[in-house]
Amino acid sequence: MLDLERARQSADQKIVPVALEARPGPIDLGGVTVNTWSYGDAVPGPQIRLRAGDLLRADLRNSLPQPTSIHWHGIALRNDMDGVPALTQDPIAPGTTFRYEFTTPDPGTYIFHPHVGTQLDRGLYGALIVEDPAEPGDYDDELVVVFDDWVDGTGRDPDQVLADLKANGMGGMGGMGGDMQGMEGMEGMQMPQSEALGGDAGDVSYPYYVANGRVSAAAQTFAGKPGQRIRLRMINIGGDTAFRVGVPGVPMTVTHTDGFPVRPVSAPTVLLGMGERVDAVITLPDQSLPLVGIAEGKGGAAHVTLNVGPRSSTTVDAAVADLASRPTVAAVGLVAAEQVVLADKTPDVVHDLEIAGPANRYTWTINGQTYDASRGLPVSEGQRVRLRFVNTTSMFHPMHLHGHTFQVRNAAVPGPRKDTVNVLPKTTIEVDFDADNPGQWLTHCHNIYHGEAGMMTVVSYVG
Ligand SMILES: [Cu+2]
Repeated sequence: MLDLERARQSADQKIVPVALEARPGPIDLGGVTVNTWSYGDAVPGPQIRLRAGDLLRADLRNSLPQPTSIHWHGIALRNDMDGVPALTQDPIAPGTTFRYEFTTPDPGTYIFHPHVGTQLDRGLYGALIVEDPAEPGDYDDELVVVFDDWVDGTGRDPDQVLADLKANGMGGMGGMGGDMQGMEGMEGMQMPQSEALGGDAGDVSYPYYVANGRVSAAAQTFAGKPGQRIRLRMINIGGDTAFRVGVPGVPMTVTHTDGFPVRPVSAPTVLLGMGERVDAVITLPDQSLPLVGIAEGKGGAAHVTLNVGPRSSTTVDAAVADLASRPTVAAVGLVAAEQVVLADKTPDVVHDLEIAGPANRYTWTINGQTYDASRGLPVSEGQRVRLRFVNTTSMFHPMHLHGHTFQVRNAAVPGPRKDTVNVLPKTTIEVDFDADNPGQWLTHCHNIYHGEAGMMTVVSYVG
């Protein structure tokens, strides 16, 4: 493991120091003040930016009332810096500081968040941008947008949401917040539905949705000029919500998913499961318009206003209605750019992951088991590994693998390189990767409530 880290380093490697503090406190989401947990005094936390090959040195001070950790989502890093307590490190105790230090090998759009309990569904997250030293840079400016569903500090917190889901057994209305008075306890309420998600759109109803930590009523403004080309780096850090993103009347040229390049494709909207990222280039229109993230199937949205001067007569509501009626592109259907296509190889090992639930007081399982780190999926260094995600349920599951970027299998064309793949109900998705990063690597559903309810296992290097 350390040999591998040394091999990633270079003599003139740049060290990028970052100081983070996880702490409780009030955050203003734009007229809505919540008591939550965040990195520093803002949500999202500080944006970390470095170049591929640099060394990130992040000191995390834990000022929370419980242990925490940071997972560097999507990065092929040394295993002992992956931030999974009990599996890759000891939990970081309250009042202590832990130093994360690792080389970031691959350029792309990433995110960091805790890997303890439901902490992810509070305000503990930040964008991690790894720049490409060879970036062609065919754009004028960049906009990073993190979409999130928000419940913490609105009269309930994510631990209570999970407890309610378990108490109610099957999910559905279990996560209804205090803002939904009169609806709680109603019989026969439908789960939110989405055609694009192939069924249930989620287990939790959130009172708010935010883009870069702002509700729509107080949306962030991005200033630009008509005709400028803007690279959007869009991230879904939601706990239980897929976001459909787009700008009405402005096609997006999708260029990357989960950090890795794809054959560019034009799309009116793109669907992002939790943990997924998409980069796209847009040409700014001659009127100000919102870049919208619709909480797919849930009847809410968040946005960033693209301000180019002249006002548009398009309201946010009209933009949401327009985008909801457009086709949407799922990242799983994209085609890998030639330079990141894995070499053709027959897998040395194939592991099925049969996803089932919810059963028995909101239990979600992989191969009939809830999370047990000692019963993982064995692989050996040097193998080509195939994972088959078999979704037997009526809900989508964004399945994430730590420490690797797999390639989605697609019969006709090389599928995209990704670390999080949205597996729709009653479908199977196969992914391949080279086992070139030894360690114990979690693979799990990025629905935080599914993960915490058991839907996690370990890709375990042995021998
Ligand atoms: Cu799931």
